[in-house]
Amino acid sequence: MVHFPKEPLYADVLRLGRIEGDIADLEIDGEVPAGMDGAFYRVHPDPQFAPRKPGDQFFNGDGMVTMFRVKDGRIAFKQRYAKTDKWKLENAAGKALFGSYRNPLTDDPAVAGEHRGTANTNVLVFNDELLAMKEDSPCLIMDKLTLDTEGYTDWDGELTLRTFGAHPKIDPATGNLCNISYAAKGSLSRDATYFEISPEGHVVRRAEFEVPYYTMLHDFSIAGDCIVIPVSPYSSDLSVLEQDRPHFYYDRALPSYLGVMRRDSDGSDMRWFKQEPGVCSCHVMNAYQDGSKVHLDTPVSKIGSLPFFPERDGTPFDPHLAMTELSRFTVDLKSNSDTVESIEKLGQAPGEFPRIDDRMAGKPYRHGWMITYDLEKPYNGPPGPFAGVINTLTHFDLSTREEQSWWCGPNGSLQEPCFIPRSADAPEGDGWIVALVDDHVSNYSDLCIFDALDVAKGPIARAKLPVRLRQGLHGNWADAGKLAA
Ligand code: V55
Ligand code: FE
Repeated sequence: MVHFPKEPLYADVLRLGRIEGDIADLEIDGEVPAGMDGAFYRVHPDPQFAPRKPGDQFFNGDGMVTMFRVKDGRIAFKQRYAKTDKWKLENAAGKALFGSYRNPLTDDPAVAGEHRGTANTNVLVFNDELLAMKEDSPCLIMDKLTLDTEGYTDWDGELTLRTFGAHPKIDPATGNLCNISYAAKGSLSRDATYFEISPEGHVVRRAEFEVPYYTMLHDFSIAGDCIVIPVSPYSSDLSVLEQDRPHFYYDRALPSYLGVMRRDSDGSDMRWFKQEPGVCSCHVMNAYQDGSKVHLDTPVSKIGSLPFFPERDGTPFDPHLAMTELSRFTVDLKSNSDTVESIEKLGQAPGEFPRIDDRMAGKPYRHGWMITYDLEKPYNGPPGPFAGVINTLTHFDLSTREEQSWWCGPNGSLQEPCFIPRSADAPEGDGWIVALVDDHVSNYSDLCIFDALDVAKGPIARAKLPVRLRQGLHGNWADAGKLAA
C-alpha cells in the first residue's frame, strides 16, 4: 500500500495520476482539422512513490509523458513514465530512494552518485528520438512512437556534461538544437555551457561561461547570431541543502541580469547586463536582434513567481506581486553600459507559459500565445500550484498590440499551449493551438484545438479524456515527417 502524506501537493488540483495507458481513438466533440498530422507530446510531474520525507516539491515528481497522435481527424492517446535511472532504482526497491528536490544530501546512500533526474520538464522530438528533459541531469532518450525509455545519452561521448537544460530552442535556419546547461560541475556551482547539436546529433558549437551567482538557468532564447539568458534572483547555498529547505530561495537583494553572447563564441565575450532592483522571469516567449539592439520578450513579475520557492528573508508569498506580465527587455550591444536599457510592458493579460510559432525562434516575429489569469472570472475549483488560476488562453498580436482571449469556464484551468503550423510553408501564425483544459470539478481533461489566430471563438475540437491529467509543464508538436522511422 502506498501512503502519500496528507498534503495539498497530492490533493485536489494536484491529485496524483500515476497511470500509464493507451486509447486508440479518443471521443471527440467538433472536428479535428483533416490536415493535422503529427503528435503533441507533453509531460507532468507524477511521483512513482511517496516521498522519503513530508514537504516534497511539485517539481520533484517523476516525469509522466503523454503523446497525442493526431491523424485523419482522429487522436490516439498514449501515456508512459519516463523511466529514468531514478525511476528504475526506486521501482526495483519498491520505495523512494532519492530525497528532496535538488538535494543529494537527503538521498539513501545506496544511490550516491546516480543521476537524480526525473525528466519531468519538457519533451521534444529531435534526431529521431523523443528527448525528455530535466535541467539537473543529462538528456533522457525515449522512443518517439512507443514511449519506451532507452536511457540517458551523452551524444556518443560528444557531450559528457551532467546536466542538460530543459528549454532547448531549434534554430529555424540550421535545425540545430541550441541549449544551455548549468551546474554541470555539481550542485550550487556557477559554471554554465552553451552548445548546439546538429540535426544529425553532433555537437557543433560549445561555449563555457560563469553566471554572476548560482541560480536557476531555466530558460533562454536564441536571438539571431546571439543567445540571451535571463538571470532572476533565485539562488541557493550549502546551508539550504544542509537544513533541507526548498532548494531555491528568492533574494530581493540580488539584481537580475540578461546575459548576451554570440552563438559562435567560446564564452569569453559573454556580457551581463544588470537590472536593479531585480525582477523575475522564468520563461521566454522569443528574442531577436534589431541592429545593435537585442530584445527579449518574457513574462516578468516583481518578485519570484513560484510560490514553493520562498523568499530568502521569510517574507510571505504575495500573489499580486508575483503576477507575471508579458514584457520586453532591450539591451544595446553598441553601448558600453552594463545595464539593461529598458523593460517595456508588452501585454495586458497577466500570464505564463508563453509560446510562439517556433519557426520564428530568434527572429523578429508578430504572434505569441500564453495562458493567462482573468482575475475577474469566477472559479469553482480548489487552488492550484501557481499564483492564481490560469483560466484563459490569449493570443498576442505584437504588431497591432491587440489581444484576444478565450475563458475556459468556472470549473477549470489550462495547461501550456502549443502552436502547430498548417503546413511547413504556411505564413507565421497560420495554424492551430492545442492546449489541455482541466476540469477540477468533474475531474476530466480535454485536449482542445483552436484556430491559432481566432482563439476567442473557442475550441474547434475537444478530445475527451476519461481522466484528468495532472498539471503539466512543457511540450512540443512533431509533424508526421518527424515521426517516420
Ligand atoms: C522549473 C521547473 C522545474 C525545475 C526547475 O519552471 C525550474 C521552472 C519542472 O521542474 O526543476
Ligand atoms: Fe519551464
